[in-house]
Amino acid sequence: MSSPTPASYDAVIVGAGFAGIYQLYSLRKIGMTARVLEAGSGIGGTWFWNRYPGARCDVESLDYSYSFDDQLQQEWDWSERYATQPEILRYVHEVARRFDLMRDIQLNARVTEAHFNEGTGRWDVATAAGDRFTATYVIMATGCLSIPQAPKFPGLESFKGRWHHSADWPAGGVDFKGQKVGLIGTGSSGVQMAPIIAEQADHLTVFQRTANFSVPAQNEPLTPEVLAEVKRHYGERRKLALDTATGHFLIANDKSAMEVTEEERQKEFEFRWRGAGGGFRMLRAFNDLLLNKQSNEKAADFVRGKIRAIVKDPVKADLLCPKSDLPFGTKRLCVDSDYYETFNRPNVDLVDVKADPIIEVTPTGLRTKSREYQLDTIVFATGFDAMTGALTSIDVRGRDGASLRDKWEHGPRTYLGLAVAGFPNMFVLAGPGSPSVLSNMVHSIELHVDWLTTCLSRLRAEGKTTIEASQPAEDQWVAHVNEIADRTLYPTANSWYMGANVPGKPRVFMPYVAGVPAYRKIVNEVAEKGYEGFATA
Ligand code: N01
Repeated sequence: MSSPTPASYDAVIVGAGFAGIYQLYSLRKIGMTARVLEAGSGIGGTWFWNRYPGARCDVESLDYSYSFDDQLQQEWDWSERYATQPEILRYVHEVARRFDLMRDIQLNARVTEAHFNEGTGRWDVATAAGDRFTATYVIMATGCLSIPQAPKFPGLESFKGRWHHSADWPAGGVDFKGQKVGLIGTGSSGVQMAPIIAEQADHLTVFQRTANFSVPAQNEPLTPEVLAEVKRHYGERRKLALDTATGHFLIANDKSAMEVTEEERQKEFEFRWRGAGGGFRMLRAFNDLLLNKQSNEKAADFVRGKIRAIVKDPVKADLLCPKSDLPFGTKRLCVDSDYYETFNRPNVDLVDVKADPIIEVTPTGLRTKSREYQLDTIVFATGFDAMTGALTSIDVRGRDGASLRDKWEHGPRTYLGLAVAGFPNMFVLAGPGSPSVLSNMVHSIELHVDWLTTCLSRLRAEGKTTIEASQPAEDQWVAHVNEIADRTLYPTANSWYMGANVPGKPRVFMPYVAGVPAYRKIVNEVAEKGYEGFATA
């Protein structure tokens, strides 16, 4: 139903994922009114939509959780080292219940427009349903992986079976029993799904375009003893996490991979693969894996060796080994449970669609250049228009009606990853230009929300209502983000970090790679200097 007059708030928050929820909680604490507008029919953001089989977080549950309320972290018990999607969603619901947040969250409210009104100095926000809002501040908590890449294969409409995208999965699940299933995409989503689908389906064909590196999660239940021990020292664990580059509790080795003997190197990699808990720990095995090509190649060789040892069919193993043009970890590392082992099953095939590209979907399956595959269900795990997609899909207009889409035509431009020159009182949480997806998102969200809440509170105390990033400050920040990224191996990969997975998207490294402590120091100094680089009024 359309509201005749726009509802008025101090802030409109777009998105009810981890960021939007904590922002709402924080604004309430300082006595501001806020409305959260959420496109989905439930809260949880990425954890609401990505409910494909096997979906779980690749950051450990004890770290991928809010730290702002000690009672919450003491009372919530995670059941596994890496939480599943349903468990994370239960947690988000518990947070909303505990802090009575739902009354300020509007579901099924997809924001289509956010326009800065020069006359009123406020933001006018509209949803697809025609509801209108006005607010002093608009806070984009829109997430980095919220716009799925729609499958664009000719003939899809003719397909007589079922098809699903990993990020828009049917709420009731999908039964693969007795089915011939085709899975397109071998990023984190595909890698998590393949083992589960293979167990259920008659047959699974994995269509792989680029082999990526995957490391074992070494997932396991969290025992009451482990939970009690962590909870006894939770504050310390959080503090330690704050001081790591990625904002989560990973033991980092401060040696170069090239300064140790071959034996020590293998021992360290082996420890990370198996003993130390698996997952992203592998990226911290040495301090230069993402800086030095030689060091990186050592890690890449180690993982390729593991793939060859696990996968019995040498042709499949060879195909699954990432090639030398993809440095280890420069595309997001996949964290799996039995991914490579899945290819030893007699009901699983692997097709190289780089060598034999997919031409079309047919009524009964899928045709590559050389042959046809009969399929009952096609699963697209083809990824997202990451980091910028959610923002550019909204008609955002700042001063003089300037559009954010136009401004970001050649890549995202922000000051500190938080604000955009020409778009006063608009903020972006944990998006491009900040550590974001290279860090524990929940930690980076808390950092941004706390910074922003303090900022808005201070402005109000000074009787001010406007804050806007200056153009020179934004230009300097964009140059700095690029300069730091160029010191690493990241920009060499065709990753979604670079926008390279979306045809026509500008090739720009989007997150800020210097690490969470360096970033936190910068944003805190900016605040201490009276919001240097911003104009306030
Ligand atoms: O998406 P992706 P994702 N024909 O972009 C392939 C987070 N996440 O949903 O590499 C054939 O990584 C594409 O091939 P290529 C995490 O940050 C986290 O898997 O472009 N193939 C690639 O293999 C992750 O990085 C978790 O050549 C096509 C795949 O599809 C991010 O989300 C779990 C194709 C896309 O991989 C995105 O992961 C899940 C085409 N036309 C996701 N188009 C955890 O926390 C694309 N591909 C564990």
